[in-house]
Amino acid sequence: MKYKAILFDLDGVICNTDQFHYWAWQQIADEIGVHFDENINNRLRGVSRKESLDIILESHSPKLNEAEKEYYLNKKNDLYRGLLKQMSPADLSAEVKETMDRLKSQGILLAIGSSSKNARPILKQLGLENYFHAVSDGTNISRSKPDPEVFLKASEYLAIAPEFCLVVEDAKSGIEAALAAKMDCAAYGNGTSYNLAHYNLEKITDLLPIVLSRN
Ligand code: B16
Ligand code: MG
Repeated sequence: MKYKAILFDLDGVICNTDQFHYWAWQQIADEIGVHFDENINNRLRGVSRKESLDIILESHSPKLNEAEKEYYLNKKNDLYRGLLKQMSPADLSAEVKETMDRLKSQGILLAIGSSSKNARPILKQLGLENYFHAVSDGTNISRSKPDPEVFLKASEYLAIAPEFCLVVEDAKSGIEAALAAKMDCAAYGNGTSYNLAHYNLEKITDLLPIVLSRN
C-alpha cells in the first residue's frame, strides 16, 4: 500500500475560506493604506496570521509597533470570523465530500493539516466536526507552513509514518511543508502553478485514481 493516510489542507482545498481571508486582509490593507493584490494574497496561503500581516507590511513605512499589529490582527480575525458565520454544510462541495467518502470507505485514514487557529469552528460549520481521524491545526503547532510541523503532527496523531502519507495542498508554503516532512504531495488550485508537487490535481476527484490505483 503506497498511501495509508491523506492529509488535507483546509482553506483552499476542503473549503473556499481562502476568499474570506482575501477579503478580510483587503479591508485591513485599505485601513492601513498599504497596497494589496492577488499576488500578495497568494503568498499568505498556508502562512500564519501574524506572518501574513508582516508580508502585507513589507512595503509599508513607518513600521507598526507591536500594539498596532495586535490591533490589526484581532480586527482581521473578527472580520474573518464574521464571514465564517454564513458557512453551512451546503458550502462543502459534493465532489470533495464524495472523494473523501470513497477514500474512507477503502480504509484510508483522513486528517486535516491546517495552519489555521479557526480550523475546528470551520469544520463544525461544514458539518465535519467528527469526520476526520485526526486534526492538526494552528492550535497545536509552534511553526506554520512551510515548516513541516503541522503535517508531522498529523502523521503522529494517525500513527502513520510520513512515507505513507499524501498531502493535498493549495499553497506553495504547504507544498514545501509536505516535502520537508518527506511526504508526497498533490497540488490543487493555486498550488498547481508552482510545479513543485508530485501530482497536480485539476479537480479533487483526480485524487481517487492516484490513491486507489497504488493501493
Ligand atoms: P487563521 P490552511 C491557513 O490555512 C490559511 O491558508 C492562511 O491564509 C491563514 O493565514 C492561516 O491558515 C491562519 O489562519 O487566521 O484562521 O489562524 O490553508 O493551512 O488551512
Ligand atoms: Mg490552504
